[in-house]
Amino acid sequence: MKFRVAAGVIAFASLLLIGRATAHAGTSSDPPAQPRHIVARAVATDQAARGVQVEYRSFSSFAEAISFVTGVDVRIAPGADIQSQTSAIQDAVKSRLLTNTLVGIDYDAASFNSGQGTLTWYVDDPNGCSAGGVFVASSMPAGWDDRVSSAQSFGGCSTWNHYQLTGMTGPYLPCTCSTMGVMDNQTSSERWAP
Ligand SMILES: [Ca+2]
Repeated sequence: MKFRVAAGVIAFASLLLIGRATAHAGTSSDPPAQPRHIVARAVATDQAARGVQVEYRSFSSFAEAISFVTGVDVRIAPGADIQSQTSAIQDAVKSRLLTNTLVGIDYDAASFNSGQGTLTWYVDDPNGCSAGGVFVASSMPAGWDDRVSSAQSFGGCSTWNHYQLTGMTGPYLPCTCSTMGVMDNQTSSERWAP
């Protein structure tokens, strides 16, 4: 299944965006939320200038999220280390021609631990950053503002900036990194570049 032809994705994403305003209404006495695994599409800088928004949807497991982006049934055990995750993803990407490119995974937990939730980013470009592409997410999907604690880039995007404020502004940390220091739980927008 290719993401681009999945019917209703845009409508679904719109519903999620509408729901965003209430996403932070919980209190500390609420039961812990189920870990959610989000797949989001970052946009090329020229698309962003035209007002194209990040689209996203959620999955119940990290493996399902990665399988959705790669179009291959990827097996990733819960708690798999970053080497296992990376090799599973690279094997999946090698096995077919992609119209999309996975460009990075944000983790709620430090040390690339998928157990608290993941945010997998892709772009609508077969080359990712490898042919000079630059991509942005001017805000985060619902539930992911001020949440990223580690990140691993893919797709030739050796520069992945995590910004404290929306619109790629404020202090930022270039991060493929297992911990984020003062930027822990601070990311509100992101930018990918070669
Ligand atoms: Ca976090």
